[in-house]
Amino acid sequence: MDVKEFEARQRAREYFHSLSVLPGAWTVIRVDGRGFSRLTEQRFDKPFDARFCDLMVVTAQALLTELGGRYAYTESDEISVLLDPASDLFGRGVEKLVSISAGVASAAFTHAATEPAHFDARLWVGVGVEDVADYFSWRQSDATRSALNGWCYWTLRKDGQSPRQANRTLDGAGTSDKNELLYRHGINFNDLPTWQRPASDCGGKPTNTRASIPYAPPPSPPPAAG
Ligand SMILES: Nc1nc2c(ncn2[C@@H]2O[C@H](COP(=O)(O)OP(=O)(O)OP(=O)(O)O)[C@@H](O)[C@H]2O)c(=O)[nH]1
Ligand SMILES: [Mg+2]
Repeated sequence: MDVKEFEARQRAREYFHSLSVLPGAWTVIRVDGRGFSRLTEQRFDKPFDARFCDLMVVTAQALLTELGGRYAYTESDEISVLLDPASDLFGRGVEKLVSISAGVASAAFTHAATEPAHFDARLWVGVGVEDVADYFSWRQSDATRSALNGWCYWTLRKDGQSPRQANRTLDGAGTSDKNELLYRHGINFNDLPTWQRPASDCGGKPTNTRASIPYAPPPSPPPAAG
């Protein structure tokens, strides 16, 4: 058997290894805790826990440093790290970017929490700063939506409702219904600390809340081609 030919055939089967992010694209790597509903169930305050938030911030800082990112944003069990369009990290290889990011996040969180935790990772790509602003605005809206829902769910649970009852109560409820529900329980959502209700009125720009970690100046347009 020709050893070189055999080697080439095996390498060719690593189909996805040649996938890479287009040069000049803005890239966000988002990691998300695997099975964190279970992990957070017993050990952390609901719906939000300051120690859990600190663990996520430590993990985000580790990712930002390892990836040489420009900015990181964390909410719930996810972290987004923005890479510069000029970044050539791992030759922009998709497999390396996602696997190493997931590895760094898992190691950093595990080390800080002193218990094993895993993260998955995915890539987002955009062509300009407007796309980047849209991305972070999207994640922030998602954070606000799930924060409001989380507050309602755990308020109902603490009020004696079962998981099924709480879910049924919230099924189909709109934003104002949820705000009213909290209000009836003595909670004004807008008065909660910002790290427990990520702001959504920031004009599409990431805000500097406890969960946001600016690392470099806000994104500026990449240099014109040519
Ligand atoms: N108790 C507590 N739970 C939190 C906190 N922040 C996030 N979580 C929980 O983390 C979970 C994150 O949601 P998901 O990522 O959709 O759920 P998951 O179980 O991690 O599922 P996969 O990501 O699909 O593996 C939710 O159940 C949140 O309630 C916190 O500060 N305290
Ligand atoms: Mg998760």
